[in-house]
Amino acid sequence: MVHHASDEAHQARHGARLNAGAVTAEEAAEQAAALERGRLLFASECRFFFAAQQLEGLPDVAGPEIAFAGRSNVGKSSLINALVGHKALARASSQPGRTKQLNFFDLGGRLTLVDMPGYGFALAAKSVKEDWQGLMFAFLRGRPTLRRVVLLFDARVEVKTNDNETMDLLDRAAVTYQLVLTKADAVKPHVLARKEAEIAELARKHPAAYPFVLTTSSETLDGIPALRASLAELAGAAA
Ligand SMILES: Nc1nc2c(ncn2[C@@H]2O[C@H](COP(=O)(O)OP(=O)(O)O)[C@@H](O)[C@H]2O)c(=O)[nH]1
Ligand SMILES: [Mg+2]
Repeated sequence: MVHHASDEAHQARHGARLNAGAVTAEEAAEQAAALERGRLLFASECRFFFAAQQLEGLPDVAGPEIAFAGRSNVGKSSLINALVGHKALARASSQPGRTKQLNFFDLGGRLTLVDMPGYGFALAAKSVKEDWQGLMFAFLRGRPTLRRVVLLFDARVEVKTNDNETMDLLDRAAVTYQLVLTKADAVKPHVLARKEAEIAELARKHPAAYPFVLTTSSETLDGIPALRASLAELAGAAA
């Protein structure tokens, strides 16, 4: 099978298959290989190397970057920890709104993971809120090495206006993004199925969004190998 690494449509189909299960033996083999590439990448050393509080203070652009975005408390830090297999690399917090900076993690020298400040935290002072939301949007719009945004949705929470605003911004900036459902373990199967359908419909409506949705749990690790495989397609070559 010809592998078009740069072909987004191919990646989308590929991702959909990772989620939906293989059809042919050839696809099963390709799927297993993709999962293995993801496993290997995320088994490499991951280290925090930079925190930015303002746009002037970003690290120099280098290799490919993936940003994790979404509302406060949606599970961004927990998802990064689950992906890299650390319990506490990215600081997960039960106090929403604590991460008001961009945190950069280097994964094996091949991929940079960026933990974004959450949006939609009503209790932050308005000026503080505008500061870091401004930083977040400026980063999403203007970072040349940003290859993909993973936009998270909590399976237990309604889609809100600021989720739609973020998707509109990413569409306008033509930043490709992937919708990921978090906390699959926290809802009943019929609620999860309804939520998956709702988020898949959102993905179809937004031109810069991949037309498939990955469902994950940082508790049970459901969906984590598939997300690793999907992100590994963007990583640089092994040193
Ligand atoms: N049940 C369940 N809880 C989760 C999951 N992921 C995160 N949480 C909880 O949700 C809260 C917010 O998570 P955190 O990663 O700090 O969210 P962030 O603000 O987006 O970085 C914490 O109390 C986590 O323990 C998950 O997959 N399942
Ligand atoms: Mg966080």
